[in-house]
Amino acid sequence: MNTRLFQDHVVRKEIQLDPIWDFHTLNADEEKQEACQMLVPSCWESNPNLSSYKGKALYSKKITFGGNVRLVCKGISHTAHIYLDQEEVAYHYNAYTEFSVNLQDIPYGEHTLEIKVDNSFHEESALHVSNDYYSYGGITRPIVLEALDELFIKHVHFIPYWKDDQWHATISATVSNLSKEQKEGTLNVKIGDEQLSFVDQVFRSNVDTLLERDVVFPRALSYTLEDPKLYAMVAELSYNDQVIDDKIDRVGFREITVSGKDILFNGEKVVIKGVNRHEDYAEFGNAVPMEAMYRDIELIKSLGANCIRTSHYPNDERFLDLCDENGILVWEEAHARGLNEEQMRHKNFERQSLDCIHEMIEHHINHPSIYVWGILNECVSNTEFGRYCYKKQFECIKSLDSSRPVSFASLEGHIGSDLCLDLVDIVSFNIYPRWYHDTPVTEALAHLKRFVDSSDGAGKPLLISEIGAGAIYGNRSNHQEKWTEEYQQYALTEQLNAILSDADMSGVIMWQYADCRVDPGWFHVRPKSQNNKGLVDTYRREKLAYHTVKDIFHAYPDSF
Ligand code: ADA
Repeated sequence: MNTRLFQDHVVRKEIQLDPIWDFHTLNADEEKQEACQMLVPSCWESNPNLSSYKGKALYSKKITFGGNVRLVCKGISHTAHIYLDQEEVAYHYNAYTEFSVNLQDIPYGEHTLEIKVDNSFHEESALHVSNDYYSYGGITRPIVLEALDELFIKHVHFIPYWKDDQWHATISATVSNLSKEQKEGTLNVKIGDEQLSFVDQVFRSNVDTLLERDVVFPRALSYTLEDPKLYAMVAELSYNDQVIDDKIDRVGFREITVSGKDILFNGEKVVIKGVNRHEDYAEFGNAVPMEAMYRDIELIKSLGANCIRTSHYPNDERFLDLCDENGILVWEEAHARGLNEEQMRHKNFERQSLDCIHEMIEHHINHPSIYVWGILNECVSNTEFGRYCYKKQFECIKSLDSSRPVSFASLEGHIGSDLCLDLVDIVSFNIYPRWYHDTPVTEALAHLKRFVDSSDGAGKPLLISEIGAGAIYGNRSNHQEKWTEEYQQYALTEQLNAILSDADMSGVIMWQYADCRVDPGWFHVRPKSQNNKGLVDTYRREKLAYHTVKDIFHAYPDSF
């Protein structure tokens, strides 16, 4: 199964898993209910009988294999227990991050793989809570079973930087040794014309070995937004002069920095004209098929947008691959939306948040399109405890990748009281003038700037990470009434022009690209149980505002 838009292994072999699994919902005592079959990946809400099912379910499959294998799960929504022949071998929480489990010395023969999935808001769940988006259920992203040698490449991370008028990169590879003995091997990493070799390395038994070096790339071409040049990074691991494992990724040479109030891409000021996007598509839920992802990219490009914010969680890696190919900047966000202090004091909040950050960065660090790591959308950045959480999470990010700016989208209600603006490289606020209140947009911006200038965020780039207005597709009227397509058009015109014509602002990421399903708990503020602030509806039918935003985005330059 393709988990990327390119072949990521040639040497490492995959054990085919056909995509139809046996499926049962489970009752409160975890007894199997009626059987059916389920497509993987997909969310179970795509099945007409389960379109509102919240709870537990069991996926099972018989597979013939043996030896050492690695089960890679790109996303299970949202709590997973994995069993091999009835024995639990892994547990994972969070719908939006990848995890894997190594199964060692399995006798050759037929085995039963079972995955218990839960999408309920159970008491262990701190991040998946009733929210302004839907927590779907199921194996919603690709899943693969790989045959492994005892020595294998876990990761190869690539951080480019510009120094002395040429491109350099720090390359760090992690090699795992599953055997009971120490082994020696050689790792070669090839990018373009350059090859890096870690010859005759010692890999101790049952540990991960980190190999790291800086390399100069005198002939490398830059990755730019106009010409997003990607290079294959091919890592090969040899043992006894035989290549036994490989890992292929794609990288780009580019640097993102901030200087004063500007965001710089390869040293040039860039103005952000972006959209927020939920992974959600009518009938397919959060298991968005490739064709639909591709269409989203086409619609977003034609809008003239140069940025997507993955509100409010890490995205399917195939979507990030598409952004890399198209030179679309990505603000990738760890999972959390609108949590209050009590929710942030949940016993699992810290661990689940840090796990999410670790998994997001570990797997997505090489994507050249990612220009910001974001966290904790509209959580309590205005209390001492909230500040402790933000600080801890930013420290974690910086310890894993200090090459990208960090930010978080603060709440409009925290203008005047936010305590975390010293912790970010880019100050970002979500504001809703002309929607939740009727302040003229220039006044709302002036109010925001007065506060930021008097805070620890003074002198940093200032971004509007959300602004928008709701409209129900097809609801047209001659009156300027909320929920009509005409009102959305009117509000976005004032909102976007005010921001993009203001030299103090680094840009805007409008809310939102497409309508999305919300949790039933939100019915009283969300007609059709959807967040209707999309420029297109859940089927990607364009509202009037799609064309308005297109005209506005095309009228303002991307860079200076
Ligand atoms: C917030 C939040 C979004 C969405 C939006 C809205 O800013 O970050 O997830 O809920 O408001 O539509 O009100």
